[in-house]
Amino acid sequence: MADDDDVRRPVPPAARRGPALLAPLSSALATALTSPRSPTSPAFWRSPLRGPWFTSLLGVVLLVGITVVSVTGLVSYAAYNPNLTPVNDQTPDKGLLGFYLFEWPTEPYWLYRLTQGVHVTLGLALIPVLLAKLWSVVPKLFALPPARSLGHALERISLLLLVGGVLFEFATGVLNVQLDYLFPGSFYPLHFYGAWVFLAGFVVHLALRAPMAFRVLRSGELRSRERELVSPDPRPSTLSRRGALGVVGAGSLLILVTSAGQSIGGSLRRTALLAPHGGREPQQGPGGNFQVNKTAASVGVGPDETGDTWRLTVDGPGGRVVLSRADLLGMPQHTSALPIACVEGWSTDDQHWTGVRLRDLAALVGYAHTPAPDVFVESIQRAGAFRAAGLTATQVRDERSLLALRVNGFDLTLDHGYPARVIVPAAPGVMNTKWVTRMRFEKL
Ligand SMILES: Nc1nc2c(c(=O)[nH]1)N[C@H]1C(S)=C(S)[C@@H](COP(=O)(O)O)O[C@H]1N2
Ligand SMILES: [Mo]
Repeated sequence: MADDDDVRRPVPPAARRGPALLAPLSSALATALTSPRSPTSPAFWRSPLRGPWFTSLLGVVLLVGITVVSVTGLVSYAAYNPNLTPVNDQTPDKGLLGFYLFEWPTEPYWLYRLTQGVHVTLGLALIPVLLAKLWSVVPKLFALPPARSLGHALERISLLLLVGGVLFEFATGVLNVQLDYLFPGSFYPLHFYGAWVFLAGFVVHLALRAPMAFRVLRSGELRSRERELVSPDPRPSTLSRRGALGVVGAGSLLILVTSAGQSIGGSLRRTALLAPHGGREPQQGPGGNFQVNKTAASVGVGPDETGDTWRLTVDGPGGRVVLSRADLLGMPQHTSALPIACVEGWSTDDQHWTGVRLRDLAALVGYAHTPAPDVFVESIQRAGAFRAAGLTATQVRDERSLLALRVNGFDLTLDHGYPARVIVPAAPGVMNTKWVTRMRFEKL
């Protein structure tokens, strides 16, 4: 291995620069901190795998991977129509952090299925790489003195944001994906603010470290400070650095193939063993054999409110219209092939939804001759996080956006939103309100 010459240095680096800081401390404490039994001593860390090459390679993989996860994540936030405050997003003062928000398009119709599939699947697959990277630099966490200079102190503070931020984002992301909204409602602001804390640390870290990482990978050349990751007293190696990278890569690959199927769909869906909504499609009979997010029973929606007495109330500047399901079926019916793509990363293949265009409903309440505005959609559901959602005018005006009554040629099942549910192209699943009871067309 290229570092072999370096690792036989007799004097641990901390011992060399220790006295400046340790002088005022009692000599007993000084001895304790530099003893090889203390993690503050470089000699405590004995894995022969640690070194700048190993760390740099993992770092470059994360540079590319986390950049993609971050961009798709910020885009995912924009997809929630957060500018329709406070309907969709109660995040107070997104202010400056919302600088990049844009109106989410309805084209291509699989847009959110792609961006969120990449965000979740790649995020999960990077976990082994992230853990290996953190493991590779853990001796630095304990290194003394805590700050060698002002610059070094600032770098360590940025690492706090970076490491704290990345652990927080991965933890909240995984909990949300695996446990079905552990933080109902509050997940969005937590994950969003956490992302910006992390990104601040990420940018500083890249500015300080990326040039070195690329140099180490290109030429293997090390400057003195970069040797601090190399153990001064390594144990005999049982696994080469390449072998260790292979283990990390195999872990990532395993996560990838056991989760990607939940968003790629088709016959790959059965390989999504890791995904809670992945492999098993509910078999609800005709029209209902695709993923359900929340069942009707789980949110307290029953046959009483969804039976013959159900009515849809539509409000707009032209007045109020109240419609039964038969009235809606009497209006012009249209069919759109659209998927449901959930924030959790799973998505369905295209389903064939049939119902009334949202813009035709707007026309009933004052928008027959002027273009439709935004709409506020409310569900029968009283409990849980998703009782209402705001859609933008762009979404309302798209001819594929429906208040669906049927799917794949059959009446909606109760779990998929019977008597009527919204379906909009390219939007996150949560915009597709089920068991709709009221729609208000107005500028939100
Ligand atoms: N009323 C209501 N509508 C809802 C939800 C809900 O919990 N309640 N879940 C939303 C979410 S998060 C998704 S992903 C889709 C899932 O639709 P499906 O259960 O028909 O697959 O419905 C959306 N509409
Ligand atoms: Mo969802």
